[in-house]
Amino acid sequence: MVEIDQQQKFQNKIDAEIKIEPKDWMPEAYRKNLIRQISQHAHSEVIGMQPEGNWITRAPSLRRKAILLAKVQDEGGHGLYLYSTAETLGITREEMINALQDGSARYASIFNYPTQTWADVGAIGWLVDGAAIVNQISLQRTSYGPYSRSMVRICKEESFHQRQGYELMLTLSRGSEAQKAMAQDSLNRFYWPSLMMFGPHDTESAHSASSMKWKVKRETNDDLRQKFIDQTAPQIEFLGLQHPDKDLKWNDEKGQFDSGEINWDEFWRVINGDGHCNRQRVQHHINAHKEGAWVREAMASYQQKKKSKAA
Ligand code: BYC
Repeated sequence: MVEIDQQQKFQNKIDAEIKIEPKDWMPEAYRKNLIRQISQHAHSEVIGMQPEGNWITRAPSLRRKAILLAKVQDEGGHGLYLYSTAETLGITREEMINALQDGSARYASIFNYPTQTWADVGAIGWLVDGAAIVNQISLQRTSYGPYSRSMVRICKEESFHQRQGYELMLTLSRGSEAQKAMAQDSLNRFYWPSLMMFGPHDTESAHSASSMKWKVKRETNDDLRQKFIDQTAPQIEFLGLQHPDKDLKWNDEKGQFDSGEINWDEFWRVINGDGHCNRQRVQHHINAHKEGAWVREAMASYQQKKKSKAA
């Protein structure tokens, strides 16, 4: 009976748009769902440093290198805010890292695609950060206070990332024939995986019903994906590039684009560990984590020393 009362009070708060804070009562399923989503979001930010990091030493100018370095560092920072956010729900950093490394936690499928050319740095900034912003703007209104606040800061930085990516693509598409071809090839390879970032269709989405009820998610996977499709089509046109979706067509009645179908077999294969780079990405994380062990040990012993001095 007490539990039912608490459930009702909790839902009333959600319905009244009052944020849930770490020390508030919350249903166990809400807590677990948040830990799942936020920790996977954090892993995506950190694993997402690898594909672009691959190009830092090969950036074509000092300006491009400075921008790329700053962007990749920002992504690491986003991971840290998000790990801290998840920790407020009672999971440790170590548990989250173990789940990433043993494959029981996911991260965004897009980061299992390789970065083959310099144009991929532009396509990732423009499309991947662009898709992330569409999703994260909506998550600024999520019901869990710490997650909502971390999204506000992250969105500001993602917006710079998106612009630098589009500016890079614009430079290439206004350049030589070879540069334009490189931009087109990159768009062709990253467009569909970017649409997959929004997750399966609403009808196939295991978590959407409860996440929408609890206002963890404020818009559905398909609605957010549609926003991204609609905003990207004119951007592709402005670049003077060919749209990768040959079935894309403006629908006057709906006031939005109709589009071709995503390759869902590919989506499920990649999120279940069999994409081009899954093994490489996780192994790289394991190696970097091992190499950083001495830093964690030094920090832990410094904190221990501070504590015993204070006692
Ligand atoms: N990739 O029930 P559903 C960035 C999984 S990084 C992999 O709809 P949900 C950046 C899903 O986890 C920003 N897995 O799930 C960084 C679930 O499996 P589990 C990344 C996916 O959670 C560096 C199952 O499929 N953004 O910007 O309600 C450089 C069923 O799905 C994917 C975020 O993480 C996927 N694409 O909705 C550049 C946003 N899609 O957990 C840029 C935060 C689905 O039951 N996350 N799955 O094993 C979300 O908004 C939601 O978690 C999603 C999925 C919309 C992604």
